[in-house]
Amino acid sequence: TQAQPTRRGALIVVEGLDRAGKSSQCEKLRDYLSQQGSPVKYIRFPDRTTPIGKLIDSYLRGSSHQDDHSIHLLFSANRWEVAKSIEEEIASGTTVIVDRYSYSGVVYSAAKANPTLSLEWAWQPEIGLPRPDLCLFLGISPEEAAKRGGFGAERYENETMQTRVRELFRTIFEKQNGVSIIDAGKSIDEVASEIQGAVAGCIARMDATAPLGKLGP
Ligand code: ADP
Ligand code: FDM
Ligand code: MG
Repeated sequence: TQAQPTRRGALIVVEGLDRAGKSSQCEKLRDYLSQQGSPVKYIRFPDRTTPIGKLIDSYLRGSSHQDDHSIHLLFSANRWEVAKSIEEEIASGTTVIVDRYSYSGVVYSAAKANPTLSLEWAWQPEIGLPRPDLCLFLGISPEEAAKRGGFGAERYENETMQTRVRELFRTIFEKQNGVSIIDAGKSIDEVASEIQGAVAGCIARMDATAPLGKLGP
């Protein structure tokens, strides 16, 4: 008899505006899945710990300047540098939860309204990266977000950027299938249980023979 192939893990992306609760919910989801005995890993982008991540961190904190296109490609490179390890984790049966991904990548860059940096231009370097099995978009109104405290001091934490980012998230997620829109204005526990429901459905559909996909054009 042949050994059963390992059921692969799922790639789950959590997206949304600043203060929508992404990081809080990623942690809750990681704890929930691991309590259930599911192998799980939580990663975030940008990953500020790598050499490329350190350049990004310095740019976001306003300590250095970068051309809009150049910083965009560094954010993308910061995903490519771990793409292989994500694929390996998934293949070995670990579910990977990702806090921001290519969608933040294109939306924040295009929100700068640089005439040669369209959404379409911005998407190109993302093509071929691991494709999420589930993308959760945490939607929050400007009023609800404002209640969660003021902006931090980072580069994109201002009203003009946030308004454009909100619009562009709407634009890209309108035509994307496989995105679950979650009302992130509810309590932390209510949002968590909605997410758990969507994730349970996704994991139940995973089977070892359907490989992880790649982002297309
Ligand atoms: P993000 O990672 O999307 O920027 P965080 O998870 O860091 O958001 O949350 C931002 C702030 O809002 C934190 O102070 C967090 O405790 C709080 N918060 C997160 N989710 C909720 C919620 N559902 N209701 C009220 N406050 C929340
Ligand atoms: N961001 C994040 C980008 O501009 N491009 C990207 O590819 C990614 C992943 O970086 F303003 C922006 C979004 C946000 C900042 O903030 C990172 P957090 O608080 O570390 O998520
Ligand atoms: Mg966060």
